[in-house]
Amino acid sequence: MISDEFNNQNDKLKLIASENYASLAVIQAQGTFFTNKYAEGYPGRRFYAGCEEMDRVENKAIELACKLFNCKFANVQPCSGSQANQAVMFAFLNPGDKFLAMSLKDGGHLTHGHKITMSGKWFSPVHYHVNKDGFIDMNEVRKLALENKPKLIICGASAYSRKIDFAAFRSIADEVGAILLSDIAHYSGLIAGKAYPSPFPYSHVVTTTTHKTLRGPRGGMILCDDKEIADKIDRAVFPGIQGGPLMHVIAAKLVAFEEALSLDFAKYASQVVKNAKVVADVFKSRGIKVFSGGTDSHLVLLDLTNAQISGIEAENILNWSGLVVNKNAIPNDNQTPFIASGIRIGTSACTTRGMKEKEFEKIANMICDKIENQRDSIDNLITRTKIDVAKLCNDFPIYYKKSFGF
Ligand code: DSN
Repeated sequence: MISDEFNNQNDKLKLIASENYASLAVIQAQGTFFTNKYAEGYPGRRFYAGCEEMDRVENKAIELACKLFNCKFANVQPCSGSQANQAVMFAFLNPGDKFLAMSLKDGGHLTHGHKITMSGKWFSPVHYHVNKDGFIDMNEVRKLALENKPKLIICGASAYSRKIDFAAFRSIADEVGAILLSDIAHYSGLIAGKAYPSPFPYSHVVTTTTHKTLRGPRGGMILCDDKEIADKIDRAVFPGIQGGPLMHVIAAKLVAFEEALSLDFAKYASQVVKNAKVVADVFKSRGIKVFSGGTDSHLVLLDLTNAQISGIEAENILNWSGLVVNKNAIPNDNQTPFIASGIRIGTSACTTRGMKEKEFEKIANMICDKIENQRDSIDNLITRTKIDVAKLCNDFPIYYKKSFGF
């Protein structure tokens, strides 16, 4: 199964915006003896004996995380972005409290108050949206904040390609006395590489995953600049919502942070954004609607309502040919999330393989061909694209040739 998965990742073009290829060093660090140890607590304050190396690893990971994001405090123990968000809610909200966040259909995340999650069931979320041009409607954010006086405001998204105005969010949070949480799960690698605006110094607290654009191991992290907030977060993560930290993953986070501090990583981050802009331009030139008319990040959201194909159909047709994308809801979507009217395309993983503008232009055109020719003989179309995909995969193999970070 391991080698089959390797082939699967090598032989297809991974265009899922939340995925990437971690370096071999990151992957190897996860497969170390750190997995054998319980280290509940924090460096210098553990509940088990024998944590000397655990302390060294966690302290170093914290130090590098703070350096990378230019902040004072980091909790590197959250096992995922969802748990990082859960910890922030546990730290600052009581059951029933109001918070304000972006709606899932407009690009937000499930843990930002969707009714099927703990965040939506135990608290009282109010949701803001994007305007008709596809940009976050800051007037609506302010209006809802003033009307509802939320204790917490969340900015950050999973399918929003534009810059987030962290300063404007902070000013609204200050106006109503709310804590501002910036969930930068999608953008953190771009922020580390200075290719996207930083949530600091505007945010009270910042959550992220470590495996998306940041290209680390699967996991989460919480950052802040204030000692009182940092103490609350530490208590919320452990013992609040988690037990023994995954020390092998924290070791791998350390490796990823060190990689992300390099000049190569800054080049990588800026290439990711350049590639996404090329993708958006190709789609626009071929008449496929790009939400918000472009991108400032690693992702492009396509609205397929005029292309006579649903998100799930597009996802399937593309996947059969080795172009792995995900269906995605779009604002005012009249389809269920299982069908969806859009697809989301991300450039971070294939940029890690070393692909640049030329290759992404080719990829975007392949996607357009398939969407346009969806009624063609499926066999013909799949075979044609598979040959093109195989050539690109062969020219840019994972974990072999020199590509960014490997
Ligand atoms: N599942 C991730 C994404 O695709 O954006 C977020 O958790």
